[in-house]
Amino acid sequence: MEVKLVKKVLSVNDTMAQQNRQFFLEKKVLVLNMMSSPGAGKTAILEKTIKRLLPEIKTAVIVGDICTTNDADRLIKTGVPVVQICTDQFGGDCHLAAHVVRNAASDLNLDHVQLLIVENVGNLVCPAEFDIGEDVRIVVLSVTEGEDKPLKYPLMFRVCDAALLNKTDLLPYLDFDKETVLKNIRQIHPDMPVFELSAKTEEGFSDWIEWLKNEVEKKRYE
Ligand SMILES: Nc1nc2c(ncn2[C@@H]2O[C@H](COP(=O)(O)OP(=O)(O)O)[C@@H](O)[C@H]2O)c(=O)[nH]1
Ligand SMILES: [Mg+2]
Repeated sequence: MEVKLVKKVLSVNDTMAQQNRQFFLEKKVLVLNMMSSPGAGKTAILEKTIKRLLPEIKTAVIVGDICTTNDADRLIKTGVPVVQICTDQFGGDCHLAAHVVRNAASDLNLDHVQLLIVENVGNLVCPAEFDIGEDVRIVVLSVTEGEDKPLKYPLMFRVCDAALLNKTDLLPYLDFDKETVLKNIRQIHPDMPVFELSAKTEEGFSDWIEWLKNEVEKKRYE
């Protein structure tokens, strides 16, 4: 009974996600869904990423959390439009569902926006299961989380198009084995690009920004 219900919820979400995808295609906006465990550095990466994309790539952000507007308060300082979703208003969902993203997107004027970034609720499980109509999925894993996380949360690493290995500035102080985590990611998703970077020092950002700009460019001619 419970399994059936979950399947039904997912299929309703999938239908809504397809409608979102059509809407975003008409707007010619690339939608990026950024996911990670809490504290991996999504907001910090976005602060630095948006700064590097502007003014060339017009960007807007939807940010999801269970509570607080802390991330929106940080991201609004970049100068781009930001809509915060707090899921505690409708049951404290641990992910963003497609209809929730659509409602938030209708609060933004997307006519001149080329990139819509969705910072999902911090969690390596549920967000991987809910299509929101995005074009690109990114998983952020920080070096303080342990090398085994791709193996423990394989769906997240399987559904994503690229991984960001964040907080590399901390590597000298940790026992974290970078080669092991890269091997674990490859085991789950062999061809996935992995960008090693630090949102603190901005080391490694050039390759990530180049990749992202290329994705935005591809969408423009879709
Ligand atoms: N040393 C270091 N700290 C970072 C880095 N990126 C994020 N942090 C810190 O990690 C914490 C969580 O970052 P935040 O962006 O809020 O993560 P989020 O929950 O995934 O959005 C904050 O204290 C950040 O300052 C990094 O590259 N290096
Ligand atoms: Mg955040």
